[in-house]
Amino acid sequence: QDSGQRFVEILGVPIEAGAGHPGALMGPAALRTAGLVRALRDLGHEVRDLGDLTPPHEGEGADRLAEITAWSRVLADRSYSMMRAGGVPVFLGGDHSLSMGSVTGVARHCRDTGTPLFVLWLDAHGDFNTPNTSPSGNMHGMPVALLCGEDGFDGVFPPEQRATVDPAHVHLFGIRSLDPGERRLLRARGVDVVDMRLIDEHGVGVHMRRIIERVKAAGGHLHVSLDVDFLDPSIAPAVGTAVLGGATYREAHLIMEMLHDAGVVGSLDVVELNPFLDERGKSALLLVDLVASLFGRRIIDPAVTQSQIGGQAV
Ligand code: 5AB
Ligand code: MN
Ligand code: MN
Ligand code: MN
Repeated sequence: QDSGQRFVEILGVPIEAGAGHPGALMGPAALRTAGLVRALRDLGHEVRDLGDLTPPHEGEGADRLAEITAWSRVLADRSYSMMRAGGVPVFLGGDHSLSMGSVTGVARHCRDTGTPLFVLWLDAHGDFNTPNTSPSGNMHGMPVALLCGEDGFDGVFPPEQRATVDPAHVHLFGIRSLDPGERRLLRARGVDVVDMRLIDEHGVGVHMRRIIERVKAAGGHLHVSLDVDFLDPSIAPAVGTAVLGGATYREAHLIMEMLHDAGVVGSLDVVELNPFLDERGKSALLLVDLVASLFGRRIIDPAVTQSQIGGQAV
């Protein structure tokens, strides 16, 4: 039933300067070893693996802000050109600071084409700290704030290269750890925060439908940023910032399946995989399965199932 063949371009971004623990730079290699490219090709998509982005060398001993600034600029330009190539860019992390670059490039393209940009941020954390509110100073806890135009990031992009996202178009999903400063900012900016309590009470389906309908009604582009720590650490241990009470295996798959059927996802980050902390590749393998679900892998054609249900009184 899949007539939705896509052109998928994969780019590894081996950055770890934004995280507190080393190891995320091995993320792209682990995702390839786990079979990401093959899984997408098996679904009939045209896949081009662009390899890994080369670390922009700011000289030994450059501070982490300088290093992330250099990565962000190179990556935003690359992301923008991948968008113009017309496919679905998939960015493999690397820590979550890479989204400063990937989403900026997507936002530049959406600005050119007049397409409303929405962001679905699947994460245990809000990632809405600024250099002024961050308790750790780690930049992987700040990308959404930068993307929404918060102050404190002046050096990262020159003003004419900074492309922001409307905070009212950002949906944080799976949240269960917020710092006091970022919580205040999220409220002040009107960001939609679907925390684990809401997910427990209503289920993921209710909130995903709401978000999908909104993007569809606007004719928008949805960028999905998947942080491995969105998942419960029992099924995805390969994270430096584990928080109990995360998404289950089926919750995560249902989200991906609904996104696929809606056809709204135009770009994707898969970030924060730290293979050094994994258990026999299980987190990497799970991520590949989730990406496959997002690109159309399914248990059975839902139309068939629905017609079976339709024959009976339900
Ligand atoms: B991640 C914390 N809020 O700012 C901070 O993994 C954690 O990309 C950030 O979501 C976690 O340091 C960043 C305490
Ligand atoms: Mn996180
Ligand atoms: Mn994150
Ligand atoms: Mn993390």
